[in-house]
Amino acid sequence: VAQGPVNPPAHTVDGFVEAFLRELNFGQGVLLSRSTVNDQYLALARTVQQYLVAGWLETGARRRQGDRKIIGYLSAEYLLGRQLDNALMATTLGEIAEEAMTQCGLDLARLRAQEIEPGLGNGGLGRLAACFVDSLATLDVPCIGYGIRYEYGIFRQTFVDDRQAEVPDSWLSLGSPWEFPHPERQVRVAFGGRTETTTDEQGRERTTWVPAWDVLGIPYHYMVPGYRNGSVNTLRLWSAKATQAFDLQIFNSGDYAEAVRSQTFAENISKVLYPEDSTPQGKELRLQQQYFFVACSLHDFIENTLPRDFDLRRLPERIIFQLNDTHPVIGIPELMRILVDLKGFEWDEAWDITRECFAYTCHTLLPEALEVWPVELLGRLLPRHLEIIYRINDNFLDEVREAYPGDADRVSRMSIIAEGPQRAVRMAYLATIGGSRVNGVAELQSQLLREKVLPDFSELWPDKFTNITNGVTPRRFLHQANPLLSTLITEAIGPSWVTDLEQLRGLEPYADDAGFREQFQAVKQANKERLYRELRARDGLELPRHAMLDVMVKRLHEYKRQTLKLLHIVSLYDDLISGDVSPADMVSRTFVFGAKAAPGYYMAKEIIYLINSVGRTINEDKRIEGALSVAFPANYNVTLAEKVVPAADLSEQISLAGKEASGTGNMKFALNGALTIGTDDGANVEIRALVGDDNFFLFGLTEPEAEQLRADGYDPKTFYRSDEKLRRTLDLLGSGIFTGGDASASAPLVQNLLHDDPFMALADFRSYLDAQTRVDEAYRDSDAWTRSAILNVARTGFFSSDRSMRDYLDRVWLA
Ligand code: DL6
Repeated sequence: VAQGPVNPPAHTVDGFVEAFLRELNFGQGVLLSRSTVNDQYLALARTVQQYLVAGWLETGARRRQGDRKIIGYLSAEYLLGRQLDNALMATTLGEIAEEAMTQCGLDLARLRAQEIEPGLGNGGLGRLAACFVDSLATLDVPCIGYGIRYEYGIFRQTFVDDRQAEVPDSWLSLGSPWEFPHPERQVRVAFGGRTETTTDEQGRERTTWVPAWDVLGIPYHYMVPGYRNGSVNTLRLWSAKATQAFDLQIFNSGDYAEAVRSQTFAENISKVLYPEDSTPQGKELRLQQQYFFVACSLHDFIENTLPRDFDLRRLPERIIFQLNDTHPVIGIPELMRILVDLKGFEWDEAWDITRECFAYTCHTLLPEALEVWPVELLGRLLPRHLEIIYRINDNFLDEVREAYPGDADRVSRMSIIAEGPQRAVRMAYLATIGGSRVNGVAELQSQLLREKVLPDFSELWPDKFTNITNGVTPRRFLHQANPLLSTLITEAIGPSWVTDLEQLRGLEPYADDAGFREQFQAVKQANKERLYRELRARDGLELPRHAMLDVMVKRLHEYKRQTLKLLHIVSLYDDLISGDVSPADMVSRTFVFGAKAAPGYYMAKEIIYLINSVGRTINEDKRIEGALSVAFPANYNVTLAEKVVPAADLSEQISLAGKEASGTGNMKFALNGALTIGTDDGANVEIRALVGDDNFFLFGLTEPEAEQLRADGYDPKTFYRSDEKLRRTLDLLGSGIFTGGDASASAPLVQNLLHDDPFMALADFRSYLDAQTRVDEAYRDSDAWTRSAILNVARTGFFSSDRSMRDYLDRVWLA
């Protein structure tokens, strides 16, 4: 019998129908006539998978035979989005599947809607990881994505009395057809206990870790198809399972809860994604999660992926583990432990190998988002790793002393161990010391990372630092999400832009073509109507057909300044109800928000409450004749993003300069022909440079200006007092008219803005309002607006994640 993969079903409607019915009968055990929508969706997913599997098996075999370096992408989050559409696109099966379902009397769109997206990430960082693995498969670069198979992903957001409420996201509840569990490849992961040091026959000290408890990691494999190139990489997510299901003796004695206590404890490790975006909570479980998936992944690579007799001195030739932020940094001492304690390497040789095997990406500029782990906790959970970290630190500080004799301040500044307020391990420092490269995710952030976050390290090792600007996959976020624009582009410049996004440059001349502009406008209008249909069905929202669609979708965080957007809306409402502007004279706008707040983030939740309250009041006010409307659909996710992004006219990227590391929503909107109103922050800076000042609405303080203002003693009240419009706006927001007459309900936010305003919304208010006035003027000239929108599309091909991946290959992985 041939050993290669069996052929997939025929690439025809008949072949598809037959495979589908087989899946339905043999996989689901039902007849078509008796099947539920869920049966049909599961069978459809499994059918599409059949077409991908041969490529997956072939890619795996090819990778095993070759000796190319593999990218081990270590990420605690993957915000994948729905899989079915992506798989249909990668296999060119869309039309065949549509026709096949019609022949079966089914509606493909209905089956698509059945899929619950795996929300295994919080926001930008997790979505970036999903874009990166897509691009690596499309570029046919060997990559294994490693992460955690959370049983519950990011919470499902609902609104109760305008306030956020969180519901668990049980994405696995109706079956998960995209995964392949491999319990036989389980990995044992240890925790706790103590270490023992003995001297061997050659007189060398050897340390062994005697753990107190352990847990099993079960790998689940997911296919990551490249775009129509037959290459399919693997995403390997780990699920925690107890080493012992329950204690039979205790069970027999009738104490059922106690009998399963240790099972529950162990399996909690992969139970739920931490709903935090940028401020890690000092949670023991989170450190357990981090070590759990990293230990499983390193073990999997060394013991199961490399050839059996592989010489580990050559490890850096075969693997580079990319650390997606600090979450997987515990991998550095783990690899040292494997090499020194388990494989018998001398420390120095192990260290040389380890440093070549890791590289670190930093995704933040917020000091509170740089993870630190209390020494007490790390030592209790991972005693051997703490010893290894101490030794790495001792050796490193000797290096610092040698490079800067007599500079004791610098030594304590650069120590991996922070001495106060409690002794703690600075994971970003460990990553910088233990990795071969450190990169930021946009030019400005990379510069600030070098100058402000890790200045001593960039002085010591200037060549270690680099920038790689983020990108997004053009497959999901343009080709798949915006089929009408995709077709229009392909008609104009041919189809190869899908894998070579810089080709969008070829659209520039079309910006001056009146016929093309008309078609472009028609596409935008159709995308708006598609969104409105979706919001009507999903959220019961009724939105006007013709209004500027002004969109702010991203996690709710004070630094992102949803508050500034809210102040703008209130100021326009004030213009209308005070009679300063008549509804007919105002450029009609529909504001769309999408934002989840971390459940424990009080101020973020207050902001959500006020957006909903303001929105409700405005939507119900007949006096303003629909000039303004506000939509805040709950539970913004990748699936909704695919409808929102193509419809937007205006993209709000209004963080305080120096706070947003990059942003990737900003890229998706520009690529889909929205104009940006934004500050000089994150990747906005690069977007503006590419699209040109005429096609971008810039406002606000620059990063140095904001820093200066803070240094001078920022007092938001001075702005409140000196700007009448700001005063009226804030007074209106605090008056109670939006909160059923209860002024105290808006007080937490209003008082915070007046007395603290940590992200300087009041300082930027005037400049923001002026920029919005420029937006209105520009929007009135719809031809000129469309020209700018086309130029945005044409000039933002740089933001493909394919380009980001090439940059990582050049500057980090193969450098
Ligand atoms: O790099 C992806 C994404 C950036 O686009 C955002 O600007 C940034 O806020 C986000 N960072 C995080 C950091 N979380 N932690 N730790 O989510 O990364």
